[in-house]
Parts: sequence; structure tokens; C-alpha cells
Amino acid sequence: MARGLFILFEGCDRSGKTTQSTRLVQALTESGVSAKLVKFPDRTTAIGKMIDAYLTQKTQLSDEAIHLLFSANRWEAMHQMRTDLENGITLVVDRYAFSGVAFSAAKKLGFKWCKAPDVGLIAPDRVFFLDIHPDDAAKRDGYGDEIYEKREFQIEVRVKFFSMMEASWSIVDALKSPDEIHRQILALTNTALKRHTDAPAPIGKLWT
Ligand code: Z5A
Repeated sequence: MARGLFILFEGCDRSGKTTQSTRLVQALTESGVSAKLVKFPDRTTAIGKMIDAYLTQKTQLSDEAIHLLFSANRWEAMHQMRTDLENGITLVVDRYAFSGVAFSAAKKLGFKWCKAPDVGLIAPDRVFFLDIHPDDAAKRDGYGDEIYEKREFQIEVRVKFFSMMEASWSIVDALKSPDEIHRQILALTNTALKRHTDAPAPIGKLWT
């Protein structure tokens, strides 16, 4: 049995990651592909609860401490993610280490320092970056509730994302309609799945 693919959605706040990752899992499942949604931060774990308290401004933490908690929140999910991939389940992941680096680097922590705790995590096979200017994102529902939802900061985060892009990334215009975006992403995912069936690649390690 071929392993599952690791499909990642990244992007600034309110870019539609949750909308699109949920729709992708649904479409894959309906077409007979075993697929599962994974979201970071996972606010249900003990570490995730500390992250949630920070994001909702109930507690304060140093920039370094919250960065390491976000990374630990990914490492605690690695065993299950690897097991799922090996069992042929395609993982559709909503935010990952690139968010970790982009947000902390936007606070002026060094890139090298930011990447270090996530080195060796499972690497995504395909990344969809939902691109939206923070001024457009701010017009969407729910914007402004959490600690990072500030215009200048989000602009800086977007710049940091662009500086990390690799060949496996596709930039998707997040201003298009949800249906159009879904169609585009589903087509790209189906191409990636076909390529993977024809020439399976082993599970990769991030930034090694
Ligand atoms: N963070 C970090 O610092 N370090 C890390 O390592 C990680 C994360 C993993 C919480 O993340 C914060 O944690 C986040 C980054 C930081 N801070 N910020 N900013 P989160 O993922 O839990 O929360 P979020 O980034 O705020 O995601 P979100 O609010 O769930 O946004 P989204 O998933 O990208 O968008 P959405 O929920 O799908 O859609 C937002 C709204 O727009 C909603 O009303 C939709 O109906 C609407 N929408 C969606 N698509 C469209 C289109 N195409 N057109 C029009 N309207 C749309």
C-alpha cells in the first residue's frame, strides 16, 4: 500500500485555510481517497491549551517560549501523523512549521533560531499558500479577536512566508470565490496524488 500524502495549507490570518482544508478532505473522501484533517495549533492538548491562553490574551509568554510551545505542539502530533501516512491516509494540514517561523520571525527573532526546533519534523509533500493582503483579510468575519490580528504585523508575516517558499509550494489567490479556489486546489492535489502513485517518494524530513 502506498503511503498517504501530506498536503499543507499555509497563509495569513483569514485567508480561508480552514474553509479550504475542510472542503479538500471532504472531496477526497467522497472520491474514495482516505483523508484526514489536522490543524495546528492543536488547542486540545495540554500544550495546546497553553497556546490558546496566549493567543486569546489570557496569559503572557516571552516570544521565545511561545515559539517553542508551537513547535512542541507539532512534535507531540508526529507519531500519529507518521502512523496515518504509513497507513495510506492523506493528511490535509491547516498551518505548520512555516507559520511558526513566519510569525516569530515577524517579531524579529532570527530565522535560523526559529527554524531549529522544527528541523526533522515530517516534511509536507505539497503546500498551498492562500495569499491575501491583510487589508482584504481584515474585511472577513472574526478578524481582530486574537493577539496577532494587527495590520502591520500581518503584512510582515506575509513577507516572511514569501521568503520561505520552495518548489513544492503553489500560491493561490485567496480573493477568488471559495468554489474557484477549491476547484484549483483539488485539481493540483489530484495531480500530486497521481504522481505519487506512479513514483512514490518516502516520507521526508523538514529542513534537513
Ligand atoms: N501561529 C503561530 O504563531 N505559530 C505557529 O506555529 C502556528 C500558528 C501553527 C492561530 O492560528 C494563530 O497561531 C495564528 C498564527 C499563529 N494567528 N494569526 N493571525 P489558527 O490557525 O488557529 O487561526 P487563524 O490563522 O486565525 O485561522 P483562521 O481564523 O481559522 O483563518 P483561516 O482558516 O485562514 O480562514 P477561514 O476560517 O477559512 O475563513 C475566515 C473567514 O473568511 C470566514 O468567515 C470564511 O467564511 C471567510 N472566507 C473563507 N474563504 C473565503 C473566500 N474565498 N472569499 C470570501 N470569504 C471567505
